[in-house]
Amino acid sequence: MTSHSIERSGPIRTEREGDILVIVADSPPVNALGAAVRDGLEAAVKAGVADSSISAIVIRCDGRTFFAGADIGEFGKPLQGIPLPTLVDVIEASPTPVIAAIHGTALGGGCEVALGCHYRVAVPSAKLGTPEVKLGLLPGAGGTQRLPRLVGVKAALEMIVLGNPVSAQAAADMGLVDKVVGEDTLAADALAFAREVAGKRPIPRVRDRLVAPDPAAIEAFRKTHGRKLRGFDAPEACITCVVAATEQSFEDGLAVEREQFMALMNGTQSAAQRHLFFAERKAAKIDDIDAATPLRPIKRVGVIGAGTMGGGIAMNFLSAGVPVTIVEMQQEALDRGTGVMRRNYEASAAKGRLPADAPDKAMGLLSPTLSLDDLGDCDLIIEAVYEDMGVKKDIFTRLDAIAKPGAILASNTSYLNIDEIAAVTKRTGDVLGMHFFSPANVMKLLEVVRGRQTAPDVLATVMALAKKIRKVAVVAGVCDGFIGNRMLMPRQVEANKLLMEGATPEQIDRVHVAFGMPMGPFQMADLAGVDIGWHRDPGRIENIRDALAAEGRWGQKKGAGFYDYDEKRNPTPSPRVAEIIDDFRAKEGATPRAISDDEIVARTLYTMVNEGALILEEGMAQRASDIDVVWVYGYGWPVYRGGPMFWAQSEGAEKVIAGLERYGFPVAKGLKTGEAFK
Ligand code: 3H9
Repeated sequence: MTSHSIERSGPIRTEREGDILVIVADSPPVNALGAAVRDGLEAAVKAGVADSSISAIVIRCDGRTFFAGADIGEFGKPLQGIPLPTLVDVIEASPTPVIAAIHGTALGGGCEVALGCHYRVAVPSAKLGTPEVKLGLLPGAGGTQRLPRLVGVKAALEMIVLGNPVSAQAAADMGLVDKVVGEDTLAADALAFAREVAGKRPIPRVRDRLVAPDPAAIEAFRKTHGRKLRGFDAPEACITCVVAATEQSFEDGLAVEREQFMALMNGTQSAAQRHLFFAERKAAKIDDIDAATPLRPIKRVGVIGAGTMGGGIAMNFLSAGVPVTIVEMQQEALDRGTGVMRRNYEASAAKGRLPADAPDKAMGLLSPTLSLDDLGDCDLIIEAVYEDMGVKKDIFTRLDAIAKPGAILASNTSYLNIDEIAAVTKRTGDVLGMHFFSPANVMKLLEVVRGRQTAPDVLATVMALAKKIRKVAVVAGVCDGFIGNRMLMPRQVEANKLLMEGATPEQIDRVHVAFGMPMGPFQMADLAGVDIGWHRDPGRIENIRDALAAEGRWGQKKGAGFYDYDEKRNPTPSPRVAEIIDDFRAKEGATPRAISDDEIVARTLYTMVNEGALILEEGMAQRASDIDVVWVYGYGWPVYRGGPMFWAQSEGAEKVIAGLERYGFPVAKGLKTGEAFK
C-alpha cells in the first residue's frame, strides 16, 4: 500500500498507510523529547484516536535513533508544553492500539514512551534503557512503575538502578519488546505488525499488570552492587520506586515516583551529573579550531614500549579495529608485553565481556617488532617509554628520520615539556602529547597536550580518534603535569605537611574517602608504589616517604607502605609508620597538634581548586568543565560532586576563598572574579 496525505507540524509528521496512522518524529540529533516533540506527538495521537478510519497507530523516528530521552537541556527551566508523564498516559489510554517502532537507542523518556505504547517492535541493533540514574535521576515518566510490571523486579532493577541499556534481543527475551524485526525494514515490518494487532482486544496496557514483591531480588541486588553505588542518592530512590511498583497501586506508585524524581531533580547530585554529561561533550570541542578542519587518515598506529602503559595504549586501537605495530628493545620484553595483552583480552572474553573470537581478532591486528624502522608506515606513533627527557629526545630524533611525511608523533609523557620534545624534530607541527591513564585500556580519560606549534588538523585528528577508541579527550596546554597531575601536586604537598603537623595518614585518607574519592593520597601512594622516584637516589631520606622507601615499605606490593597489609591486601594503620612520623617531627622540632577534617579539606581540596583556577588563567585548559572531566574520568573524583571546579562553585566561591586565606594560600584571581568557573 502506498502512503498518502503526509502532514507536518514542527518536528512531527504523520503519514497514512491505509488504515494505519504512522507518526514520525524528526528532531536531530537524537530526537530528544523537547516541548515541540511532546506537543506534536500528543496532537498526532489525539488526531489518530479521533479518526474512526484509523485502526492502529505506529510511532517511529527518523534519523539515527528513536527518542533518546527527555531533553536534558530543558531541565531546571520552567516547563513548557505537555509534561512527558502526561504524554505517556495519553498514549497508553488510546483506545486505538499504538505500536512503538524502535531503532537506535530508546533511552530514558524514549523508553518510557515505548512503555506507554501497547506494543513494541525493534530492529536487532536497537538498544533500550533507562539511563536516568547516570544523570542522578530516575525514570520519571512512569518508567519505574511500568518497567517492573512488564519485566519483573530483577530485570527492572538492573535496568533502572544501574542504567545500562539492553539489546533488542535481550529486551525481547524479557518481554520488553514484542518482536525483533528486520534491520533495514523497520517501517514496513512495523506496519505489518500493526495490521496484525489492530483488531486484537483487549488492548494490553502495562499499567494493568501486577508485579509481586520480591524482597530476595532486592537484597541480592544490593549485595552485588551496593559498593559501587556508595555515595549516590539516585540508586536508592530508584529502588524505593521499584518497591512501590510491587506494593502499591499504579497511581500511588506514580505519586512515589514523582516525589522521588522531584527531590533528585532539585538536589545537587543530579545538577553535578547533568553538568558532567554536557561537560564531557563540550570537551571534544576546540575553541579556535573549525569543526570542518580536514582530518588526517589514521590507518595504522605505532606504539613504542610494550610495558603496562604501551600495551594498554595499543589495546585501545586493536579493540577499535586499527592495526598496531608495537616496538620493544628486547625480545623477552616484547613477548612479555604481548602476552599480557592477550591474557587481558582472554580474561574479558572469559567473563563474557567480549565475544569468544575477540582476542584472536584483536591480536591478529598486532605486529610486534624490535625495530623502530618498522614504524615507517604508521600514521600515528605514540611513544610510551619511561619518563626521561634525554630518552624521549633521542626517540623523537630517530622518529623524525623514520616516520612518513604527515605522520603524527605523540608522547605519552605525564608531565614533560612537549615543546622541548618537538623541537628535536623538523616537524614540530606534527607533534603533540597523548597522556593516557593507567590502566590505559580501561581508563576513559585522555589528556591531549597541545604544543605551541601543534597543527590544528593534528589536534583535530587526535580528538576524533579519541572518540573512536572511546576515550573522553581533554585538551591541555604545555605545563608541568598538564591539568591532572599539576593539580595533584598541591594536594600531595599539603598532605605531607599535614602529617608533620599532627594528622595521620588514616585521617587524611578517611576525609578523602568520605568526600567520595576512591582512595586518599596515602592509599594511592601505597597502590602506585611508595618507591616511585626514590630509586634514582636511594640514599636520600628527606621526608617521610623517603624514609618508608628506604625501609622497603614500598606499598601494597611489599605488604607494607603507609599502611600494613594482610595477604588479602586489607590495610591496617601501621605502628612503625607512626614511629617514623614521630621521628621526623622530632627531628624538625614540630609539635603535633589536633587537625580538623575541615582543615584537611581546605588544604588538600581547596588548593586543588586554586591550582585549577591558575591553569585556566594561564590558558592551559580551555574551560572549567574540562578540568572537571579530567578529574572525574582520570582520578575518580566523585561523579556526584561534578568535578573540582563545579564542586567549588556549588560550595560557594566565598567559602573556598575564606578557607584558602585562613591557611595562608595566595588565592587565584579567577576564584574572586568568577572566571574560574567558566
Ligand atoms: C529522561 O529521559 C528523564 C525522564 O525519565 C523523565 C522526564 C520527566 N537531551 O552523545 P552524543 C545531545 S533523562 C538533550 O555526542 P552519540 C548531546 O548533548 C534523559 N540533548 O551522540 C550532543 O549535543 P552536541 C535520559 C541530548 O551518538 C548530541 O545530542 N536519556 C540528549 O555518541 C549528540 O549526542 C539519556 O540519558 C538529551 N537527552 O550518543 C540519554 N541526548 O552535538 C543521553 C543527547 O551539541 N544521551 N543529546 O554536543 C546519550 O546517551 C547519547 O547522546 C546517545 C547518542 C546514546 C543518545
